[in-house]
Amino acid sequence: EHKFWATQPVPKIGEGPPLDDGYIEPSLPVDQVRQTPYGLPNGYEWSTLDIKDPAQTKEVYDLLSRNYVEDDYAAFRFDYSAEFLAWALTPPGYHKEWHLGVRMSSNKKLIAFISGVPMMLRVRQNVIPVSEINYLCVHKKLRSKRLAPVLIKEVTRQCHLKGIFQAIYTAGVVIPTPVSVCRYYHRSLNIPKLVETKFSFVPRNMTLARMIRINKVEPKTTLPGIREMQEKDISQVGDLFKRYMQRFDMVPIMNIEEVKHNFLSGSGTGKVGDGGKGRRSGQVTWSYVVEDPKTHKVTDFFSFYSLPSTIINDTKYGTLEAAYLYYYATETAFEPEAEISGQLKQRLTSLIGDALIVANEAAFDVFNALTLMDNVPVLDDLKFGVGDGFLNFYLYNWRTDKLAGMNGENGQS
Ligand code: YNC
Ligand code: MG
Repeated sequence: EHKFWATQPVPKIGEGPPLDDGYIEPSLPVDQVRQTPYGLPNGYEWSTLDIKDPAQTKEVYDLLSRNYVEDDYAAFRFDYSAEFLAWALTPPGYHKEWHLGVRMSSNKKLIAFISGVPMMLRVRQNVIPVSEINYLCVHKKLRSKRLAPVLIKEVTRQCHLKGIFQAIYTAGVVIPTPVSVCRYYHRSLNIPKLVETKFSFVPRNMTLARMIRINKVEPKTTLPGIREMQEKDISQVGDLFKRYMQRFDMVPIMNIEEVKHNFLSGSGTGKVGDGGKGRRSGQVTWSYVVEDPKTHKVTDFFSFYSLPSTIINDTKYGTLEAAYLYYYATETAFEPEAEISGQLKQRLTSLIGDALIVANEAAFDVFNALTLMDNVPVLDDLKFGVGDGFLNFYLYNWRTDKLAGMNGENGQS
């Protein structure tokens, strides 16, 4: 089993913890990297996608919206928007060669895709330049033909050609070998729709009316000084983010350009309302800061992103509007004793609680979070329910002992 993964520089399942952290295979000088693309079956050809061209991004969108990740019951399928893909695939320093497609030679139809974007990653004490691999997708009609290994090998070669020999990726499936596993949690916002679409069920001993009442969120945010993040906040947010992330064992290191890209560039165009209730058109991310009313210092921030799912067999609704918790940070973490006295948990509960209020105002149906960072202690208080999905985290060509994840210890981001 795992005919392909057995050939790759990843730990075997069940292998003991490594003695120390480091690569599995040494890096090669770029001139020793294989210079020719891997072979595809007859009738198919490689194609680099230019994500700055809306027509090509739309081709990726069309492929993914029909063929990307579904839940175990084929009831929901991720529906990443074209704006989301453009945001996710063009961070500072991105390489167009890492946006790799496969087309049918006859009609040039896009039938498979895989992508990488560059980032700096800290794993425990090591800071490594990696490629973050995502959006691996093969058209439903071409499954189980061993196309995925070819896509993975070719994107790996493209990374090697840029001098990158490590990667990070996540998947619902278990392959050799997760470095961490997290669980999805869900906070219901639009109960009638969630129940009607069978995303949620009314438990026994519960009525729909009572469920709606219990899950009601406040109409207005609670933290004094909370407002949308702006350009002028970038350096303070970057600094707070950097310090807060020191709590965890696997985190991205973001420079100022990356902070701007990740937290501001997805905030959409025009004014709130243009993209529907509480949203700008093309809005992908929501980022908020808390500015201390007295000192005008940014003391906290949070962000979340929009990732709808197609409701596969539903004619009435079509789409489930889901928000996903992204990064956050708070100065409270640096106050001595705050953690022990419970102040940190209290502050995070208010902060993420305000994120729920903003998401509800923007007409999201559900707010999702994973069991990572400091999430676990606040999820219960904020009425998140445990989901049935897991997300496995993987490192390519890097050995390190398992990271804490779903058990809620300080693990990774
Ligand atoms: C997966 N998700 O185990 P073995 S996540 C990695 N990630 O190999 P075939 C996967 N490997 O076990 P199919 C994988 N899913 O024999 C399957 N595999 O060693 C492995 N689904 O290939 C699998 N997107 O082509 C097996 O399978 C081999 O036709 C079988 O294609 C798979 O983006 C897939 O879930 C996933 O579109 C493309 O099912 C297809 O089934 C599909 O016969 C729906 O493949 C969408 C979906 C995956 C989302 C994601 C992260 C991908 C990470 C890839 C690994 C990156 C490594 C690092 C590279 C850079 C290195 C540097 C530097
Ligand atoms: Mg295949």
